[in-house]
This record gives sequence, structure tokens and C-alpha cells, in this order.
Amino acid sequence: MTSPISTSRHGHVLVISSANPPVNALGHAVREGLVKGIEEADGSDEIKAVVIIGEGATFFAGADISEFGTPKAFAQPMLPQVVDIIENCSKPVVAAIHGTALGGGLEVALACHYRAAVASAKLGVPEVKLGLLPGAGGTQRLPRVAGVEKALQMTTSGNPIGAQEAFEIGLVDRMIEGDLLQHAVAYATEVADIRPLPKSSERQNKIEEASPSVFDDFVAANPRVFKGFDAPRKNLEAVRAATQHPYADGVAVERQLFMELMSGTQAKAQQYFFFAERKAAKIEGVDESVRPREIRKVGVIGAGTMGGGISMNFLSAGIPVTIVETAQEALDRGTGVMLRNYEASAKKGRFTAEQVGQMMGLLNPTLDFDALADCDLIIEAVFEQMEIKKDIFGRLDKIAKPGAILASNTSYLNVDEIAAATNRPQDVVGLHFFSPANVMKLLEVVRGAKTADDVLVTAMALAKKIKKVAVVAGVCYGFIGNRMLIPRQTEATKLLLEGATPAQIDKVHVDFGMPMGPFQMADLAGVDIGWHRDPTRIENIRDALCAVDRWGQKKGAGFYDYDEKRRPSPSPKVQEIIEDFRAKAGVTPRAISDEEIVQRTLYTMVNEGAKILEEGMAQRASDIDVVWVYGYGWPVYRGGPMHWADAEGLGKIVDGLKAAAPHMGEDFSFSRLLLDKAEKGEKFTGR
Ligand code: T1G
Repeated sequence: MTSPISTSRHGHVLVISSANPPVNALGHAVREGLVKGIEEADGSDEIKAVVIIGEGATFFAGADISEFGTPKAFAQPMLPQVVDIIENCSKPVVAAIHGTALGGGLEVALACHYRAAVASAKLGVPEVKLGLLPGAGGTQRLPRVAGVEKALQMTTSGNPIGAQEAFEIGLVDRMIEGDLLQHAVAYATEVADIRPLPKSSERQNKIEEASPSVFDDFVAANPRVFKGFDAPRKNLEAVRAATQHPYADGVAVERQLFMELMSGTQAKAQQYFFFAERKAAKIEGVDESVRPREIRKVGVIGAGTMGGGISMNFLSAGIPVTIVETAQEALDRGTGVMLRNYEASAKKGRFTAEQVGQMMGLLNPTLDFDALADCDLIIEAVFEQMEIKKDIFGRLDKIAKPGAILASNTSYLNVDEIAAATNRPQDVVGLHFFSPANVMKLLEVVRGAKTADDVLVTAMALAKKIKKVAVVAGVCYGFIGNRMLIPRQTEATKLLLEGATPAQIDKVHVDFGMPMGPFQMADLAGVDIGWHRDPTRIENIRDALCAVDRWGQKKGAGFYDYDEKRRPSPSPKVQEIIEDFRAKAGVTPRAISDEEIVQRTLYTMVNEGAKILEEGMAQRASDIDVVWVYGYGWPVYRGGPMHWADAEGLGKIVDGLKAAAPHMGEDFSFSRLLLDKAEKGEKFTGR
């Protein structure tokens, strides 16, 4: 098998090139080739300097994650050895960076004596997103080159920085314009005779500059970074070791911390999720040759919260949007909200004022429904009411141009029924955005029975363009995410009647790692969503709250009372309402354990996920996990509901549901798939 690494002479410079598509991952063959290249440089007096460069899209994007958990990950030479061999080369080594230098890729670059980069390059250490830390000297070299505080930011967030910023902090030594290879060779020639060779592992000045309180200050300033996750804390400890020990000892601490993380459940979950997210983009049964339709112009019907948020996704991607309303006041309000959202983002440095102007300049607000006629994709985002949607799709059918894709942003309703209101069901698809639509990354792409393959392919490609993570869902009530919310909400409400409080149930979920519990979520989204609006008709606790204007945070009261800063506190009024209902139902409250709350609100979600799978409403179990991590904030260090269920053990899930079944009554029925897998000791998510 030919090595992905080749070497070539450019005068007295040896160029070591890596051709390991798609991202030049540092797999075993690449590591071997790099070492051979350095040996070749060391072995020839003709060679005065070395350049390491990536062919194709990018410099090294890190260790080969697909090797993790296999013997290849430990095949010699391992990355820690490779980087030290590079740094100990007797000739200066220049890293020529384009695309991304990530993780082990940046560690290779840090081991080089010089780093050159094109302006579009990005440099980062995203290991923390895999539940890890840079395990090839990165936590020791990065603080020495970029400073301790920057190293803390980069290692604990995993977010890359641009080449220009890297240059300004000394992480990149030379910015390259034009041909990277040619200029990198020239740079290597320029530095060929400089001695001593600048070794980042020996630098101390930036370590000494760091304030003694830098670590405590960083933890205090970033509480959310550390909540629930193991890796950020260990990244910080590894960087701290760089300030306490010489490089060789610091690397030993790094190794220890790396192995602790690698053997933990969080790293397994986060590495699983890395591939799960990418697998979600693949559509089973659709040939790779199917091409997407061109989307030059988008139409959005409805300028409310969803319509406005949806529009912003396309405007931010440079795609013009025609947004339609039925009344000027609603149209003005909607476009006003969009502008304010952009201005708020601009204040945070996400956009310049000029970019905001450009994006808003792509917006065509109108009351004229026929203005949608020349749109390539039209997204309906009006009331969640089937008759209204069918009427709109009937009208769209008459005016939309042939081949236009007609999408509904419905979050529960039957997309096939909506499609049947047109003569072009093959062009109809569901695009379920999550609120706030300009922020949440998840997009459920609902595949109707007649949705054409190229419509689906277009939706998935467009999702990537507008920086969404798309998951294909089948047509069922609530698709994937919201359908799994149903048993959770049903059981959570019943638990209130049986003796639990909103705060107890929410605490179980927040302690589990969710951003909020079911009742906090109801108060945020609006307790009145889906309410029949008749205050005299009180059939459940939610009706009783809505009847007395307790619609959630927006009314200062819902399942909780809220102060002027929207800080929640348990509500005696709500407790009174709950007790009223208990009395009417003749229920004597009992102590509810946290374990029962997990069984009835989380295990039932897994059961529903298994039903979604067995009905073919999701393509794969990992898609369900992607929906819950990106749509509802499921803690990624638990991988998603289905991966978590595997880690819990499906037998334990089944036993827990059996124990809870008497309290759940006919609201609950077992998924056959779950029972089968539990019986056979199988898993949903493979690894
Ligand atoms: N290893 C293996 N495969 C990878 C990979 C990697 N590092 N990165 C990407 N792929 C695959 C990916 O699965 C997909 O495959 C294809 O490449 C395109 O990826 C010791 C331990 C580089 C910014 O975490 O951030 O170094 O689906 O769809 O949108 O300290 O990939 O086509 O079959 O994401 O253009 C640290 C992870 C590793 C970088 C490109 N490095 N990758 O984004 O393409 S740990 C990372 C990315 C480490 C050392 C430690 C992105 C990208 P398929 P893609 P993209």
C-alpha cells in the first residue's frame, strides 16, 4: 500500500507532503511517513530545511478518530513520539498550514520550529469536543507559544481561531499570500541557517507572564464550560501542569489525564456523537447521483417568531428571502425583530454593521402572496392548524413555479395531508426548525410518502449551507423529537398529581445534564401553547394554570413564579392548584423517588425512540440522538437518549419501565424492538 506521505526536494528544502483525504487525519500510515521524512532530512547534508504540508483540502485535521478504540490507535509511532521527532530534527521544520490545523494537526505544527499559514486557515484543539484533551504535547506547547489564557480558551472550548489571530498571538510566525508551497519553501530557505532551532517546548517567557490567578479566574468566568463535562477540567489541569513543570514532566501529566479521559464514558459518548452527527446527513436508499435543485431564492410565509427566525438563516447565508404576511403591522413587526436580532449579534461581534445591512438588503417583505411565484423554495410558517396550512398549500400550488419546493415548518402535523392539498406532492417536504430558528442547529427534514428524492437531497444540502444539522424524519405525530416529548410530558404531569413537585422533577433533569426540566421548558416556551383558550374548561393542571393567566415566563408566572429578572421560584398558587386536582381525583400524594422520575420521563423517551425506529420514522438510532442533542440540549457527554440507554443497559431500562408500568397505566405500551434488543443483549447504537 503506498504511503500517504511523499517527500520531494525543492533546492535544499525537503518537502514532506501528506495526501490522506478527506482531512489528512494522522492515521498510522501518516505517522510512519512523517517519521521517515524527518529521518530523510536528518540523514542528508544536502537538506538544509524541511516543510510539512497537507495536500487537498487541509493540513492535518487531527488524529484519526476512526482509529480510536482499535489497535491502530496504539500502533507505533504514536503521535506523542512523532511530534518529539519533528521537534528534534537537526534542520528547521516549517509547518505550511491551509484549511485546518486541528488537534493532533496543531500539535504537529507546534512541534515544527516555524508555522506559516494562509489567511483562510484555522487552528484549534477541538479534542475537548471528543471528551479528550490534546494528547501529543499540545497542552504543554500551546501555552508556551500562545500564552496560558489563550491556551485555556482554546483547549476548553475546542473552538478554532483564524490564522490572522494566531499570527497576532505568535502561534503563526509567517502569513502567506499566494502559493503556499512556494512561499513556505522560500521561508524555510530563509530560516535554514538560524540556530538554535526555536523549540516551543523550551519556551518559558509566556508561562512566566501568566498571572498566578489565571486558572481560578478562568473557571470563575466560565462556569457553563465546566458543568457536567469531565474534559474541560482536565484540559485546564494539563495546561496548569505546563506552568508547574518542565516540558517532559508536564507531558507525563498530560498523558495521564488523556488516558483517564479516553477510558471514560463521556469520551466514548462524544466520539460516538461525532460520527452520529455526520451519519445523519446520509439518506438511506437515495442514490449518490441524485443532485439537489438550485435554490436561488426562498419564500417564507409568516413573519412571526418562526418565520422571522427561519428567514434569518437564509439571509445570513446570502440567499434572498421574500417574506409574506397578511397585515402590514405584522410584517413590520417581524422585519423589526429580525433587524434587532442581527444588531444584537453585531454587538457580540458576529456581524459587522455593513453585513447586517447586506443581509437585510436581501429581504423582500410584502403583503403580496403572488410575490412567491419566482421562489425556488417556499416555507410556510403560520399557525399550527391543519386547515390553514392546507389552504395555503392549495394557493401555493396555483402560483408557485414548476419545480419549486413547498415546505411546511409544522412541528407535529401530517405532511402527507398537507401535500395532498396540492397537485405536486413530490415537491412537498417538512422543514421543522426549532425555536429560536435562527439559533437552534437542528432541522428535522420530514420525508412525505411522495416527497421526491431530489427534494430530500436539496433539503439536506441546504441545511448544511445554512449551518443546520439536518435529520430525516418520517411522517408521524411530532416526528422524532416532539414525539418523544409526549410520554415525557404525560408522565411528568401525572407525577405532579401523584406527589412530585415541578421543582423536583425539573431538578432530576437538570442534574442529569439537561439545560432545563419539563416544567421550566413549558414556562419558557409558553404553557398556553396548544391550549384551547377556554378558561372555563379546566380538565388538567395546564388548563387551570392558563385559566388564571399563568402562561409561563412571558406572563411572569407559569409552573413557577418569576421575579423581574425572570428568576423562578416554586409557586404556592401552583401547589394549591395541584392539590385541588389531587383532591378531585381522590389521589393521596406519595413520596416519589428520583429514580421513578427517571424511569417515567427518560426511560419512556427511550421506549418511544425505539417505536420511532421500529416504525421507520427515523433512519437510525443515532439520528434520534442527534435530534435530542441539537434540538433539546441533551448532554452530549451522554451521547443522546439511545446511546445513553445502551450505556445504562437495555435490560435495566426494561426492568425500570416494568417497575413503573403500574403507575403509567394505558398511557404506556412497550416497544417490541426495545424488548427484543434487551432480551438478546443487543444495543441500539452499535459501539
Ligand atoms: N478522524 C477521522 N475522520 C475524520 C476526522 C478525523 N479527525 N475529521 C473528519 N473526519 C471525517 C468525517 O467523519 C467525514 O467522514 C469526513 O472526514 C469529512 O468530515 C492526539 C487525540 C476537519 C473541520 O476533532 O472538525 O487529534 O462522513 O463532514 O464539514 O491530540 O471534520 O465523509 O465518511 O466534518 O469539511 C481532533 C474533527 C482529533 C477534528 C472538516 N480533530 N473534524 O469539516 O467535513 S483528536 C478533530 C472536524 C486528536 C490528538 C487528539 C471536521 C473538519 P464521512 P466533515 P467538514
